[in-house]
Formats: sequence, C-alpha cells, structure tokens
Amino acid sequence: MGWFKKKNKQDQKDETTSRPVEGQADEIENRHSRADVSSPDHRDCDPSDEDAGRKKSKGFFRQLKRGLSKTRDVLTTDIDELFRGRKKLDADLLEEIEELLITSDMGVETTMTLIDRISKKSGGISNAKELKAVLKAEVCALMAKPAPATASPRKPHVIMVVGVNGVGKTTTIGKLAARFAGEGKGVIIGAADTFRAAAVEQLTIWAERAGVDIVKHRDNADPAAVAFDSVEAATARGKDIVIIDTAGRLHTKVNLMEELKKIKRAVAKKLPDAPHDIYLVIDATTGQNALSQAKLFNDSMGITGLILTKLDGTAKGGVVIGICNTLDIPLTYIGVGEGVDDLQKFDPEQYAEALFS
Ligand SMILES: Nc1nc2c(ncn2[C@@H]2O[C@H](COP(=O)(O)OP(=O)(O)O)[C@@H](O)[C@H]2O)c(=O)[nH]1
Ligand SMILES: [Mg+2]
Repeated sequence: MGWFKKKNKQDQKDETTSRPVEGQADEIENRHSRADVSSPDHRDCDPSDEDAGRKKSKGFFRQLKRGLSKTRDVLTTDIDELFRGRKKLDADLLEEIEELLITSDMGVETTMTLIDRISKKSGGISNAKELKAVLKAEVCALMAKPAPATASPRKPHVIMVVGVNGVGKTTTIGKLAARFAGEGKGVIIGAADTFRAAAVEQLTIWAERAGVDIVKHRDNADPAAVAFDSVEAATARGKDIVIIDTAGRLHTKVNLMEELKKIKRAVAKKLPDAPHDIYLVIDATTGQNALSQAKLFNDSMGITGLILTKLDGTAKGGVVIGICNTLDIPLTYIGVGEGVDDLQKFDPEQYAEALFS
C-alpha cells in the first residue's frame, strides 16, 4: 500500500475523532505570528481583499504572473488534466499530485507537508478549481513568516551581496540601487568583485543606469580595501545605503568564504556594526541546489536575507515554497527578469496567487 493510501485511511479514521481544520489553524497560528494567515480558510490570501495600496501593485502582480508563467503552466495545466474525468480527490490522484509538486522543485519535505494538508481536506475537493484554491491557501500559509524585526535605521546602511558565480548578484545590485534611489535614498555601490575587469564594467553600467555613485579600484585590487573605501565614501558623502558586490568564484587558490569574511571584517573596521545585511543571491533555475547553497553560505557568513533570481526562466518556481518552508532566513526579494524593474519585494500571498490563478 502506498504512503498516501495508508495516510488517507488514517485520515479517514481521524476525521471522526478530531477537527483537522481547527487543528491546522492552531498550527499556522503558532508558526506565524502574522494575523493575516491565521484564519483556517486563509481569506487574506485572496487578492480580492486588496486594500488601496495593493491595488497600486496590480502592475507588479501582472509582471510576477508573467515571470512565473513556466511554473504556473506546469502546475495548473497539469492539475486540470489530472482531474479530467474524475469527480473526487482519491489516493491515486493524490499520488499524481505529489509527483507534480515534486517537479516544481519545492522539495520532498515540503511536498509531503502539502499533500498531508490537502488529503485532510480531500472531502471538500471535487474538481481542479477547488484543488487549486486549497493548494493556493496552503502554499500561502507555508510561505508566510512573521516580518523580521526591523532594526533602527543606520546611516549608512551597509549591505553585502554574496553568492556563487552567475546567480545574478551584479544585476540584482543594479536593480536594488535603482529601487533605493527611486525612494529618494543616497546610494553608493562598492565594486568589490575585483577579479574580472568585466565585472567592474558591468557594475559601472548599472550604477549609471540607476544614477548612483560607484567606488572602484584598479583590476585585481584587494576586495576588502574596496569595501572599506565604499563605506568611508558613503560616510563622507552622507549617503544612506552602501551595496557591496562580491566575487562568486576566485581565480586564485584563495578560499571564497575566507575572502568574503575578510570583506566583512574590513567593513566592520570602518563601521563597527556593519555590514547590517548580508544578502545571498540564488538562482531559482538551480532548483534544489539553491537550498544547499543557502545552507552553506549561511553557516559561513550569517545570511540576513535571500534574493531568488531568474524565476522568469524556470518551471522550478516551487523552490520558493521549499526555501520559505525549510529555512529560517527570510526571502526578501525575487528577480523576475533582466530589466531594472524586474525585482520585487517578496510577498507570499501574491506569490501563491500568481502560481495558482
Ligand atoms: N531572466 C533573468 N535573468 C537574470 C536575472 N537576474 C540576473 N539575470 C541574468 O543572469 C546573468 C548573470 O548575472 P550577473 O548579475 O552577472 O551574475 P553574478 O555573477 O552573480 O554577478 C546575466 O545574464 C543576467 O542578466 C533574473 O531575475 N531573470
Ligand atoms: Mg557579478
């Protein structure tokens, strides 16, 4: 007997003695202090509840939906097909849904949790539309985390950006710089990826595009010295934010993590509590590898926020759900394209809506 068949039998037994919906609501309440996901039917995951502020982000929502189109096509088209000719969510169908969720790369653990929750509600699911509604609500509940405590703003606020080669660090820094500048903040970018001349050129173009200052040294300069000078320049010029670009792979035998730690120490030498944030950029197209990268970098560097890029180029958008469900590091921004505006603050409700509608 398959896992789901066993599980389903067990659940049918439980149904008579417990109230799974309420039990689950308690669990959500315990895990997430945010009131907006604590209701058992997750009404707040429905954007029809949008307030005025949210309406403004309709354009962002469309852009997000476009970016997630590959993942959404796999999830929603296949759910429609799986349900064709069927009238209820039985154990066989649950098994097929499990396979489908696995292909979106949310990970085994997260898939199991979702299947478990869906199977508890299987009595109320008789078509694809109902299944998608339940999935959307449950995915939303899995991703929602209490907002991280915001520290009192520092000036300058120093952000170090790390991650392996090619994940989108430099591009993301350009987008972030433009975003902060658009909010009226003074920004300086530090070109501490000094190992390739092209990297500094690329960042210079982004700085121009965003209309912000850049601090750079000659090729092969000491990255820690660039970082130090960037913070010094920001202090001298009264800037609000410093964003430091770093290398993802080194030509020499120098260990990447050691080099990154050196940059971190150099920044702290100039400004004792800096860097205030260390963002890890990961590429969503790498699927489950994204999770292991996050663990690795977090152990060495102490990551304060994740940025997941290239969600527009992949059918593995489920990796966001896995990351939110299994890691304690908040997902701060997501990249949905190569343009300057293609960076969005991560919003679990919006993300779930974009995946299943
Ligand atoms: N489609 C897409 N491409 C991206 C995104 N972010 C970055 N890229 C592309 O990924 C490639 C590597 O980016 P880069 O910023 O140089 O990565 P780095 O090595 O980490 O600095 C470039 O071609 C970028 O245009 C994104 O959100 N979506
Ligand atoms: Mg780069």
